[in-house]
Amino acid sequence: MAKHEDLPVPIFSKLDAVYGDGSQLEEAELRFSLLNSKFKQIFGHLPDIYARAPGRVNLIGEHIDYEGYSVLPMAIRQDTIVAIRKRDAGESEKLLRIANVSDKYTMCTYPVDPNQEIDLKNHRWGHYFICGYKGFYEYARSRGLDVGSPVGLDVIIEGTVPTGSGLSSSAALVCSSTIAIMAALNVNLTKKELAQLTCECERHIGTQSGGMDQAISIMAKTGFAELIDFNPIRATDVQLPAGGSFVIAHSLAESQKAVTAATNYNNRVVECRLASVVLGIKLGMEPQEAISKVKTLSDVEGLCEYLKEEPYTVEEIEKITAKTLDAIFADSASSLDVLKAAKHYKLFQRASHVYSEAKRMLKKLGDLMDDSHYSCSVLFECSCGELEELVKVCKANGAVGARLTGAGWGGCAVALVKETIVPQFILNLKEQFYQSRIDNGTINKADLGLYVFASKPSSGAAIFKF
Ligand code: NG1
Ligand code: MG
Repeated sequence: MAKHEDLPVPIFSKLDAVYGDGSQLEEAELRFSLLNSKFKQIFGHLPDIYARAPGRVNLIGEHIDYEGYSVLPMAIRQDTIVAIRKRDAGESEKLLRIANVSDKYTMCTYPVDPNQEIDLKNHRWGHYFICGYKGFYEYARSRGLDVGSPVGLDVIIEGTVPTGSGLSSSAALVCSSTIAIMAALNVNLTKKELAQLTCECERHIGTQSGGMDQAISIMAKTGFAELIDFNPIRATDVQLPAGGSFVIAHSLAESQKAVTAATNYNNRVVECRLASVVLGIKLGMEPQEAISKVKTLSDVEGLCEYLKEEPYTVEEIEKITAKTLDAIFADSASSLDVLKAAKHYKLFQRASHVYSEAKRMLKKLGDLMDDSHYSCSVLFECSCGELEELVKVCKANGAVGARLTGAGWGGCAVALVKETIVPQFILNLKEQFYQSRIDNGTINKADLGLYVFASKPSSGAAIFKF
C-alpha cells in the first residue's frame, strides 16, 4: 500500500467526507454558502474549486523542527478554506484578486508575475497567498511541469483558525492557498511534495520556518497525531493514549510572528545556527568547514558542555568562527535583521533546549509536556506572563500535562486532560483565567468558545469540487 505522504491531496465532492455529519457539517454548509454568495457578489461567478487546510496544535517538540528534529503535532478542526476561479485567457485584467469573507481583511490585489517580490516592509494579509503562489510556480518550474503562462485568479478566503495563536493559522492559509492554486491549474502533487514546497513558501514572508505546520496540515489523519520527521519529510501515525483529551486555551496575548521575527522567532533560528557552528568547531572542525557544512544542531553531536553558560558577545563568537557574523549570514536578509537587533547570543541555553526537547520526544506524554513547557519558558524564553499564568491554572485544575504550543510569546496553551473531567476543567478555566478578562473588557463572554475548547485529532488538507 502506498504511504500516505506519497498520495495526492484527496478530492471530495461532498462536505461530509471532511466535516462529518454533526454540527460541524451544518457549520461547513453555512461557510461554503457564504463563500459562494460573496464570490458571486464580488467576482460575478461561482468559484471553480475549493481547498481547505487545518491549523494544528503541537503536542511536543517545540522550536526543534528547524533544527532537523522530529515533532508530534495533530491537526485541529479549525481550518482555512480557499475558493478560487481561474480567469479565462480572454478576460481582461490580469490580476490576482484576493478577498476575504471577513470585513477585517480588505481585498488585496497583486500582479500575476510569479517572480514578483513580496513587500515585507508593508505587511498585508494577502502576502500569505502570494507566498503560496510564488512557491508553487518555483516548484512547478524546477520540476518542468507544464502550468502554462500565469493567468488572473479570483480568490476568496474564509478561516476559523484563530490568528497569532500558535495554532498555525499562517500555515493553514499558505497550504490551502497553494493547494487551491495547484488544483485551479490542474496539477496534483503528492502530499510529501506539497509539504516540502509549502514550507519553503512561508520563508517568502520572512520567517525562517521549520516544516512542522505545513507537514501536519497536509498529512494529518482523523484520530491520530503524527510523528513528523524531516529530511525527507515523513509522517507516522501515533495513536494517542485512550481516555485523554486535549484542551486548547488561548492566553489572549497575540503573537504576530511576521512582525516580531527579528527579535523572536528568527533570532532563535540564528542562535541555534551559531550554537551548531561553534559546537562543530569545538568538536574539532576547521571554522570554515563548520560554517559551510553545519546547518542545524542535528548536524553536530549534542554536547552542550562545550558551550559556556553566559551569553556570547559578537566578538566572542567571531573569535571562534574567524569570520564576521555579517559574512556568515550574508545571503539571508532576515538573519541580518536579527544581527542588527541582537545584543548577545545565548548559545548554551538554546542548544540545551533543542537537544533536551528532542530527547523528550521519547518520554511519557504528560510529564513530557510539563518538562517541555519549563524548557521553553526558562531556556528558550519564548513564553510570556499570560501563558505562565494559564499553564499554572491548567495544572492546578488537574491537567496531566500542560504547555505553551507553537512558537510562543503569546498564543495558546495545550493541556492533556482526562476525558471524564474535561467539561469541569473548561468551566474552571473560564472562572479562574477568563472571567477577569471578561470583566475588564479584554474579551466578550460570547466569544469564550473561540478561546478555550477541547480538540480531537482532525483530518488534513483536502480539495472540494462539486
Ligand atoms: P506557529 O507558532 O504556529 O507559527 C512556529 C513555526 C513552526 C515551529 C514552531 C515552534 C512557522 C510557520 N511555524 O509555529 O515551524 O518552529 O513555531 O515549534 O514559522
Ligand atoms: Mg505561524
